[in-house]
Amino acid sequence: MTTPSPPLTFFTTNKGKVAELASQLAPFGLTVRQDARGYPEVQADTLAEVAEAGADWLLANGATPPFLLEDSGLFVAALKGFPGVYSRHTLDTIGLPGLLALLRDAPPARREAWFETALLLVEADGTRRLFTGRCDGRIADTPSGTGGFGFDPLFIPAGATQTFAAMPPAAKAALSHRGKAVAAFLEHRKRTGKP
Ligand code: ITT
Repeated sequence: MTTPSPPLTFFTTNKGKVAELASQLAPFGLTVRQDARGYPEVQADTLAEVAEAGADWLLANGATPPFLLEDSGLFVAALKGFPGVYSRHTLDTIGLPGLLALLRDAPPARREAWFETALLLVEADGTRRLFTGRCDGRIADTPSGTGGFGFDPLFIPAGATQTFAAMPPAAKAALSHRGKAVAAFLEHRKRTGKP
């Protein structure tokens, strides 16, 4: 009989992220324990830098590895990549209506957008591994769907006709930035002999 793996600690304040990670890891016998204490999101140019700085802060403030954390963002072509690393602040301030208003005059071809995730694993010995994922798509004219979280009611992945929020969770995971980053994490575990 194999010993079950201990739960993976995931530092995030976002329950939607936890649900997605947990359902993608469950088929591999892995469980997730959310630690919602939060960490400062530094102002940086890339999601990876935000995640790295978050790990530095957590380690300096008593977090015990191994643990995971991630930074994600929505990048809109017509807005030169905004909100990107400012996604959380944008959602908390102008929200979905504000983002749509910024795109009011953008022609359909300029509604292209993409999500990115930088998922950082700090291993028990302190080694860091970064797993990334990207999902291309476009911004819908109006929000739709009740699933997912954050910008999901506005994002239609390439090749789909529905927003992430209108899809079942497994369909989002099969296409999403986070789904790809988590798949790379699972691949790493397999390569390094972890069950
Ligand atoms: P953390 O505690 O993990 O940092 P957060 O909600 O601040 O949680 P991020 O900074 O990584 O997470 O995310 C920036 C924003 O983008 C935030 O408002 C999220 O709700 C949103 N977001 C992240 N992933 C998303 C996804 O898969 N679909 C839609 N919105 C997403």
